[in-house]
Amino acid sequence: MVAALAGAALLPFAALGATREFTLTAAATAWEIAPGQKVTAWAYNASVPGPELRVSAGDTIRVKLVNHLPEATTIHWHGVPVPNGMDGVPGISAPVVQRGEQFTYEFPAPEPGTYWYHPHADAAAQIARGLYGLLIVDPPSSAPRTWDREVSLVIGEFSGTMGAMGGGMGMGGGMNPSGMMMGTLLINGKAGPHVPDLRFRKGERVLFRMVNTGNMVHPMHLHGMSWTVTATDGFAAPAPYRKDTLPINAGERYDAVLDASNPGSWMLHCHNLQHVGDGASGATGLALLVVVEP
Ligand SMILES: [Cu+2]
Repeated sequence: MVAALAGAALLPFAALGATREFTLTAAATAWEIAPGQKVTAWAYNASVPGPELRVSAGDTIRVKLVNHLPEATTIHWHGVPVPNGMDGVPGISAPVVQRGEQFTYEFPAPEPGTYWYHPHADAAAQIARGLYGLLIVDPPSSAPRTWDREVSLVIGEFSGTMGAMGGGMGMGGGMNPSGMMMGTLLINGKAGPHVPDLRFRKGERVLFRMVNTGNMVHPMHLHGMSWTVTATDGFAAPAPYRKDTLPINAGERYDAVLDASNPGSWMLHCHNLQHVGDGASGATGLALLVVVEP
């Protein structure tokens, strides 16, 4: 007992925390990407993105995956140094989870930071249908914090079928008839201009956690202000650096702090402008508004 405690004292994040249990049920679901526009997504717990799994340094993470999809799936813990058998790659590191079956993943929380999870079975199609979510590891409560609040922006390149509601936007905002295959770009599961505004008060410092679950690069550009990048792929930046255009590659993630210093309504959008329409009703695609109240 004494020896165990002495060992633990040398390892600040070693298994001192709780076991945090989650259940992720993967299933087809009707998902509203814009008002009145439903698609048939594949989702964890009927949500695109799936639930944000939040744990603390030192916790053990235990996640039960229940597969109600029409095909086999797995979960891969992107960026997490899991034991090999928990890595979710069918035929290489983990069993595939057949339709109707379940599997429990268990691994220690990695270093504090932003991670994400997604299938590694039929991955391109399953992720594009909506199977992805964030895993966030908080630092110990004693660690200093340089921000007041947090927002998460999860970029998705949706590809699937229209739901029974019919009517939907293509990649450039065009309409597709019901039942047709369609693709559109999503932020937090919504297509612009239906991504909710981000509203901050002047002087707030806001940590953005940005993740690109798709296959393209999305150079996310903020008008009127800039971010200070503090981490990429969960690793602290050697020195924080300023950016107003942050190219987020496939699978990448960034932690970047915004000093909400400039009052007004500002666009935050992908600067591959083919990913942003410019219709009469405002920008579509990968775009949203950042509103700083004076
Ligand atoms: Cu883009």
